[in-house]
Amino acid sequence: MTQQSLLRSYLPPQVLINDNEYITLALTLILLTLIALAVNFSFGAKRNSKNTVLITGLPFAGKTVIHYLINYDKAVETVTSIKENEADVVLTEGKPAIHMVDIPGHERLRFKFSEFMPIARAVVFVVDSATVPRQTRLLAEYLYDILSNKFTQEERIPVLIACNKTELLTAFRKERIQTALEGEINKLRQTRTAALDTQDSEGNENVFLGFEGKDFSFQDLENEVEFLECSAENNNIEGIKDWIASVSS
Ligand SMILES: Nc1nc2c(ncn2[C@@H]2O[C@H](COP(=O)(O)OP(=O)(O)O)[C@@H](O)[C@H]2O)c(=O)[nH]1
Ligand SMILES: [Mg+2]
Repeated sequence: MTQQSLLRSYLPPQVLINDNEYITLALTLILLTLIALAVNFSFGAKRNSKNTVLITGLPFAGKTVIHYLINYDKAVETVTSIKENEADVVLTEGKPAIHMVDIPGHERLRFKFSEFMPIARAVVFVVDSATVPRQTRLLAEYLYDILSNKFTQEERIPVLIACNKTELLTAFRKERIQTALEGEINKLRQTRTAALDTQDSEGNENVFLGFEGKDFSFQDLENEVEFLECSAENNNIEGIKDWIASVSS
């Protein structure tokens, strides 16, 4: 059977088309198939490229120790990082590897997180639970940058706030940390949104987080923000691994 008669056999008998119309029809079908394949490919590629999880937070929070525990299952003596550490890890057998990036927390290098946001699947924000009262402002500022980032907003990138060093007697519970951060972000909102509709030097939009006329609450955000307690010192980071696995599947 020729291609022409094959195509005709699929058409209702009352549809009589001449050879020119047959060619147009065949070309249209081929074109539509190619478009469908291209669309599918580009969406698939985008989804697959989004396997990067960022570990962020202020210096000494425990980011690098957590990064090594997750990726190499061992504790390390860390030094203050000036470059990001990257590694691939399979958290669930049979699932694709997750690309983890430990971003340096130093103020001058912190902007680096935004370079990775276009490929970020999720963000882990590590907090030193013992020093929160002294660092609330700095924590809130960094967190504000992450939460108001264009990609966090548009793609609803989930954020885990990992309250680390919980084995210390001086550590604050995650509920206290959440309340402290919400209060500070509430204050920050006023100053940040004074420059609303403008962009900062890194091209991040200045957006208002939460609802106007209502105190800031993480619950009001469109992306998921979860708090969790952990202790890298005690190798108690299972919660972080589970969370990463759950948002990456
Ligand atoms: N007590 C305690 N110390 C920790 C814990 N996690 C990390 N540290 C220590 O905190 C310091 C900073 O850790 P590091 O991973 O380099 O922090 P980073 O600057 O955020 O990468 C190091 O001395 C770690 O040993 C923890 O759970 N408990
Ligand atoms: Mg580090």
